[in-house]
Amino acid sequence: MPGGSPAPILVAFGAGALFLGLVVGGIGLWIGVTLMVVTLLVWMREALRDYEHLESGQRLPAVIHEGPPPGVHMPGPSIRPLLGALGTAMLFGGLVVGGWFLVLAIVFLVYTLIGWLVDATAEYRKTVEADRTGHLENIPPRLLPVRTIQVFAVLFVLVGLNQLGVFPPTTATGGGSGAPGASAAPSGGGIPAGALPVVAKGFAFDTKSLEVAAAKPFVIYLENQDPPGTPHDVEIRSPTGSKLQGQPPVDGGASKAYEFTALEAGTYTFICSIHPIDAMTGTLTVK
Ligand SMILES: [Cu+2]
Repeated sequence: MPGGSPAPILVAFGAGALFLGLVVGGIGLWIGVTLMVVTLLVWMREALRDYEHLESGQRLPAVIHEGPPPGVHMPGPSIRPLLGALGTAMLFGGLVVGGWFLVLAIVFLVYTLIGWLVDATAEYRKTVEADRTGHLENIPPRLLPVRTIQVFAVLFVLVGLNQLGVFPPTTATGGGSGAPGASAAPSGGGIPAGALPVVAKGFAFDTKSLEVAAAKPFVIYLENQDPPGTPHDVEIRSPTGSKLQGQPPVDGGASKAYEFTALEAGTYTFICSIHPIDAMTGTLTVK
């Protein structure tokens, strides 16, 4: 048994800081990442010290049993826990990027969990059987689902690249998406006269403050430069944070003119209601 170590607790704090940073964004994210890395390094240093200690110590003669000792039952090896961990990681990634990547991650995780459940059920039956026979047998070894893993790996890469906007390469003629006309170029002559341009990119607005005249309707033209599957919107909120005006979001790669009705003079907030983070929040001054 290894000695006591504070490293796992430190790493738990590091992971907590990382998640908090993901929520807060901006500099908070970097602080979280730094804490996570530092705590992991602390753990690694300790693990290395343990390892060297083991190496230098006097070695006991190894006792090798043929299989587990009598009375001890070992279940067969299983790929399911590894796939479960992979699927969970993909799910978290999918929650960040959204779109089809999220759908694919959920399908992969469900596939893994169902397979795991099937195995667990079969093992349970063997246990019940052992009550009669007095001898617990393993379920037949499962073949590694190599083909399925390969298919999922290719799909994840393709969908990921697609959502990054890398694949398929965009051609000058456009189209190809099967939605002619609807996929008009986001930039260009689409901005209505007098509209306030706002660009959303990388889960951030390109401006932190806007100014409009009081008692006059106004238009905010939102250009969403994030990949398709990452919608954003513009919502106007009162100083107390309650929603005043809002419209449906615009998907990544598209633009939309958000027409708002007249506001009284004062200071308001414009915010993406889907990602109400600091980077997607700004001040709307009406005077
Ligand atoms: Cu957003």
